[in-house]
Amino acid sequence: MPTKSQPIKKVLIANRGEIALRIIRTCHEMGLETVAVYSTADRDSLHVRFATEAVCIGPPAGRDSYLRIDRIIAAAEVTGADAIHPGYGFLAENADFSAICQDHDIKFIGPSPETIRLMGDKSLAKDTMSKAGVPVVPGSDGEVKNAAEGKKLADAMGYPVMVKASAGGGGRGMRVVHKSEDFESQFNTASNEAEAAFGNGGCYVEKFVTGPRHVEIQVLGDGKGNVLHFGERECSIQRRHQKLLEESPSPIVDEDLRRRMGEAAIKGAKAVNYEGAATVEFLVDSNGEFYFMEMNTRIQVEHPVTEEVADCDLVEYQIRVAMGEGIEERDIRLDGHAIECRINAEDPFKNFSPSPGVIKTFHPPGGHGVRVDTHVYAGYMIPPYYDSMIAKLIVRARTRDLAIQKMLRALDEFVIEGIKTTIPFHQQLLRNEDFKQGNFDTRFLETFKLEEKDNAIS
Ligand code: MV4
Repeated sequence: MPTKSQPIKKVLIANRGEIALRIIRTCHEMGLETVAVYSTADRDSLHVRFATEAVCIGPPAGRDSYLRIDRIIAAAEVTGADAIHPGYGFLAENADFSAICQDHDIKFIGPSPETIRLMGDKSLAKDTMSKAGVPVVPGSDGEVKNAAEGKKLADAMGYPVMVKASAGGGGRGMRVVHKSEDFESQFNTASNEAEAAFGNGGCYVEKFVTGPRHVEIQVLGDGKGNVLHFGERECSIQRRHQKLLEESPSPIVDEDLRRRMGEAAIKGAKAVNYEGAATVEFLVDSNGEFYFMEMNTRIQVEHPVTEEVADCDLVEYQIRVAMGEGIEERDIRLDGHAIECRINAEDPFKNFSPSPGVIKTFHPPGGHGVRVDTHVYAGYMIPPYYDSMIAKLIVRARTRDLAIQKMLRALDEFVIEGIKTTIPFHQQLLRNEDFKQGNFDTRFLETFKLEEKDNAIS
């Protein structure tokens, strides 16, 4: 029997910053009312100003406000919100939050608690994907019981190997082991750290892939067995597991690889009868082989590059499937090239150290094919409590070369005074010959040398 469709009239956004505003915009276009929640540090934020209603949920620290499930549920109940969009970060991948929303008859815009929990356990997620026929990195069959069992397997596989915490992810709780003698101590360190950080010391072992690219597939499921994919995003330009620039398509993905990765991602999402938007993260090795890494059960920071090449609104899709609307399986048409630069309040010349403070001048770029997703404005005070991203600059053009040119033009127009930003980093990156050739992997920024000048004019 088909599930009854659930009307949604008012959406509470359990988040802040640019993503809260991004979600509010789509809700209003769909004729839905919105409720913003905010900490006392975010009183003057645009998400508070632009939502239909706003509720203060506590003091600045995330754990006292944006992570307080009880206060967010109370805010939804007093305002009569019938759905909650979690954005990214904070409670977006918290299975208990999804379950508590359900218990209060509030639609969580995202997957079921069971799916969030399953994909949150990186070992179970890998196992689930492998059984569904998605390629995974060769390694242990699930978690290993102890260091001795792991070492036996690693010795048989050959080094280097990677020890990964089941509760880790996003680069947390992993260790490379180069030789047999180091295995036991590295395994124990990884396991102890995971026990302390997540209360779960379970670890699995796999072959280490040297110099991989990070390529991820955007998918959308309707929870009725239908799944679409929207092509890939190239996310190898990262520093300490923080992405700085993303693009779509990836310069190394051709039509054949895109079809195979897209089909694999769809198979994986169907195996868990996925509802909502998800990202299936793959490593691609130097031979063009791809392996499942993680499935992120949220809308991601970099979703706009997909929206630009697929000409769609992924947040609208999230809300539609949450309302019970089915999707028709089809090939999504992808066209042109999109790049996103993350503009952070950080000093790229001082090891990307945070640079909070008051924005004195703010002049965002414009023109054809230029999009700026931001919650800040001139006079805005960047609070020190949250992450340092203050804007996303997204451009779209017919080809990668033209997109790079357009991004350089847009970065040149972007004036932000009063704080340091990552703009000069992006200007130098986009002029780098290897970057321009598409010749880079996840190690690129380890050796990328920033020139000690503020504005490189080519
Ligand atoms: C790996 C790997 C090499 N071999 N697994 C880091 C984040 C998490 N999603 C997976 N990660 C990696 N897993 C094997 N078997 C290298 C990384 C990795 C990485 C992956 C994607 C983007 C940036 C990265 C930086 C360092 C290591």
